[in-house]
Amino acid sequence: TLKATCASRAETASHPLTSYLFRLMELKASNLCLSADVTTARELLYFADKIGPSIVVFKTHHDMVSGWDFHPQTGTGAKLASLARKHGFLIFEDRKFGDIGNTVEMQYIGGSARIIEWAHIVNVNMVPGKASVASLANAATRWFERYPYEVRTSVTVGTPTAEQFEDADTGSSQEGEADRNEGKQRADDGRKGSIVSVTTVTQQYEPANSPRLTKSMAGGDEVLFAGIDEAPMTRGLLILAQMSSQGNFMNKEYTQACVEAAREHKDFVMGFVSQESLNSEPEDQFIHMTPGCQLPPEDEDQNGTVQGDGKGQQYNTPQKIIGVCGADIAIVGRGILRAGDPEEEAERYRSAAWKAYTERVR
Ligand code: UP6
Repeated sequence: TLKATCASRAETASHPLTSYLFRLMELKASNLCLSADVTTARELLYFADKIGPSIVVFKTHHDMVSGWDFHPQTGTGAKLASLARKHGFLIFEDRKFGDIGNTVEMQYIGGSARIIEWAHIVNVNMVPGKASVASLANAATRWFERYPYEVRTSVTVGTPTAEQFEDADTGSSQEGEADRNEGKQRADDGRKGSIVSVTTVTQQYEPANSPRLTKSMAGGDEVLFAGIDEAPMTRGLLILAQMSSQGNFMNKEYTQACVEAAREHKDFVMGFVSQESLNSEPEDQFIHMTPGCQLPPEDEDQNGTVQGDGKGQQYNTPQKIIGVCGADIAIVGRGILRAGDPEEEAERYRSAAWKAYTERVR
């Protein structure tokens, strides 16, 4: 697939978001992802708006950002989703889920961040095993089936009386039923701290990046990126198959297991975060995003090497990552964010990475 163009990859991709992404790449002449590693929500939104025109993927680490507003429709996730529609990019939360299936599911759809609502793409560190991939896939499917949401808003804990069980309004959800049973069991056992009442309310709202949510947070008409329809309303996963950091423990056996898991879940797995292309069979149509990317300073040899960051990070040039290793998208953080003029620097990276791609497919 190294010689295949974005246009043809858009046709053959097995995941609708991957297809969409290849179309975006072709349209914007960009295979650049900004790793927006900033510490405040204000900076995050600032860079999404400023660098948006140069990129096709905006990568976040929501848990390093202070002041993140968790409101599902007017919060930081929703504002990012709005900027994604304005500039035409996908949001990738680099959460690197890495736990048992049940836990990653809960972390994906729940908590305050509710990542699934605003991030088109997430990734998983598959060290705990393939089950984490299956669980995230299931979670996404169930999440889409669950509208309108049933949100459990109030749980009262105490030592319930028998009457309180009869009174408890647990709604119709299975969770409420389970809680009630658990509470009853605890009461029967004479234990304290049981759930007295659970109130389930049905809250109807669109996820932050639903195409149907077309009004901006300010209430006016939203500015939409022209030239391509909005991103398909679905979710995708990247498997962290290889890392850029020095001495990492992701060996060949692990990487191969990641490829197998991807093949087993083609409808959910878009591809990999890796250091090279892992497509080896004709039917492998996965996308590859590669971090650990920097250009030498402008006044130095552009084919030279770039020093690491002294904290284990190792860097390769876009030419090496895209041109030689066959990745599709270069992920750049500090190379752009720490520049005097990040907007201009993003363009320098975009054109270097795109040039490496056009020369590769020529
Ligand atoms: N990242 C890596 N290497 C990996 C996987 N992910 O660097 O193997 C992520 C980091 C960071 C970004 O968590 O967000 O990519 C790289 O940032 P940088 O360009 O500033 O080094």
